[in-house]
Amino acid sequence: MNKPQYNQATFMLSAPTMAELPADTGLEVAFIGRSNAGKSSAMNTLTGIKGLARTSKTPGRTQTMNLFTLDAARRLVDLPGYGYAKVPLAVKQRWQKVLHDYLERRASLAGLVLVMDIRHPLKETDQQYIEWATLAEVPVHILLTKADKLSRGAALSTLQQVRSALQRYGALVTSQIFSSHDRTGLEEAVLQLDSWFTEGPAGDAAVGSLEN
Ligand SMILES: Nc1nc2c(ncn2[C@@H]2O[C@H](COP(=O)(O)OP(=O)(O)O)[C@@H](O)[C@H]2O)c(=O)[nH]1
Ligand SMILES: [Mg+2]
Repeated sequence: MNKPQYNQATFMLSAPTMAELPADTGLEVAFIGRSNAGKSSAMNTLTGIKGLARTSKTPGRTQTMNLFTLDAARRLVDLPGYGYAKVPLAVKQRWQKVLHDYLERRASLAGLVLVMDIRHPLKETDQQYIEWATLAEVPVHILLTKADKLSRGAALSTLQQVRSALQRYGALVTSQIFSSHDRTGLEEAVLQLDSWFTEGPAGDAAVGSLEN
């Protein structure tokens, strides 16, 4: 199957619940991360579309799953950010449940990009989502973003620490340094998305139909 054109991404819909997601066919790659980690910026950098996922100075505002189509069968999904103190507990708990269900049940989910600020990696909730994704056999690729805030040496040292902390997951969890500001790691991240979007979940019937 051909590689997707990320610069063709267009907003499709916002889904506040699983029931409002589009049909579970084709392939999706979803982005998750703590509020303010740099998730929207990373999606904008990867697509080359400046205002795609609105980068916000007001953390915790995105409380829907936002879907973007790349082509007829492939989508990017911006999941709501977590960890923002001012969000009411009931809202946080509802989202945890929705995201858990999404990771566990979404058949078209080919991979999860977990965005973490390289200065604050692997918080408890980040680890929770890694656990849930891998239990559902969804591969996770970590972007340690804002790498421009650290020296190259410090960034690579954090990468090594993150990798050794996640060693038990084997090849299901990969990680890299990234920066939306200076585009460090952009090529590596695109290669990972290309691989998920062209290989997809093993045995996914929808992938075969794309090859015609
Ligand atoms: N220095 C630096 N700042 C970044 C980077 N990515 C995002 N930011 C800043 O971090 C803040 C939060 O970014 P945003 O993408 O809205 O985070 P989100 O809440 O995870 O979607 C904004 O002020 C961005 O300009 C990066 O790679 N480097
Ligand atoms: Mg955002």
